[in-house]
Amino acid sequence: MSDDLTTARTDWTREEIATLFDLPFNDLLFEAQTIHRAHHPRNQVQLSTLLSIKTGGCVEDCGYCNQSVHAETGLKAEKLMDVRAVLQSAAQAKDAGSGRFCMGAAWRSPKDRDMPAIIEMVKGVRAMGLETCMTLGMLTEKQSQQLAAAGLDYYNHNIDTSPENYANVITTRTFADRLETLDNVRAAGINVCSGGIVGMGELREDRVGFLHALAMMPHPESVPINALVPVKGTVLGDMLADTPLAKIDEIEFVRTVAVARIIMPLSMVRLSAGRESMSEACQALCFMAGANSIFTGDRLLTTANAGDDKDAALFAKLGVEPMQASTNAHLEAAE
Ligand code: SAM
Ligand code: DTB
Ligand code: SF4
Repeated sequence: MSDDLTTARTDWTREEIATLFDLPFNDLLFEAQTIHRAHHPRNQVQLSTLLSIKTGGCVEDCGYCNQSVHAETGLKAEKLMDVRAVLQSAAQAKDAGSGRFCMGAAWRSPKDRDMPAIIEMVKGVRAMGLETCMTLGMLTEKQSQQLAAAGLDYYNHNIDTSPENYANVITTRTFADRLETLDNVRAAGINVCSGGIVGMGELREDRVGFLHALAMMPHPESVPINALVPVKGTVLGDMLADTPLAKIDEIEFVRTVAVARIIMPLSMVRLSAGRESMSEACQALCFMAGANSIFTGDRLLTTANAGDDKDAALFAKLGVEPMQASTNAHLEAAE
């Protein structure tokens, strides 16, 4: 397996991926860390900060999400934030050492009337010297091109789970809809950020199918692996509260990160939502398994995140340092 260090294969089979998942844990970790070191600066983790620029009231029915109108979480729906307030928040993220600012909207897709404000946000954040990322739901070709022209660096659009499991989680759109937006974003020349959620009660084979779907496309520059943040009032949050055994096992979570690293060697693998309730030891194993990006700050979009103080303490314990934007191996390889 480690013969293939220099190429990013897009022909992985599900059987090969399942075999990786089955490896003895230490063999899997060793393989993942070896591949990691061949392609990425060791002991460096990229920092991104999230801001919810439009919270709640989303018409989609994603079973994990507290921003859906179908969830009964009491979250108040808000309007799109002012550009000025977004830029203030970006300036704070920059001061706190973040290299990328990710703006998220609880939309099925942006309306054309929203685009001028969105474009101002991209331009303004970029002018501060931060990398920009947006996640706004499904995009048309034209919207993707408008965002590219504004200088958007990354677009986040998760496939979330395996194609087979998709309809168990979301019924208001299809897996194919997701792929179409990813194609539009890629064709417009924007870097792709796409990953998903584990711990939704899915099977190991769904985790295999999920990573396989990502590895079959031109590999996303960023692959966020989220552990479900269970929120009361969402379908999946309530399911987990009733069946605690469905909660993802930490070792299985680390295995998922390691397999992502091995099959998408050049991508940044982001240890995303769920760190707040994860032990330091589990996070350390994720870094060992090749995760090299996190969300910083005490908030994700609407739920709690680990927080800068805790992260600084963990980085100090582990001898990990924040990565500078220019050391993203995938982008260098693509140049
Ligand atoms: N509405 C847009 C969309 O769905 O693409 C953008 C925002 S949406 C909140 C971004 C991603 O956050 C989702 O695709 C999902 O992977 C992740 N997410 C949402 N709620 C989550 C939760 N409770 N736990 C873990 N990840 C979550
Ligand atoms: C991603 O994969 N995870 C982030 C980001 N992309 C937009 C969002 C996590 C959201 C967790 C639930 C919340 O805070 O609302
Ligand atoms: Fe809407 Fe995105 Fe939440 Fe789904 S994940 S309900 S699309 S905000």
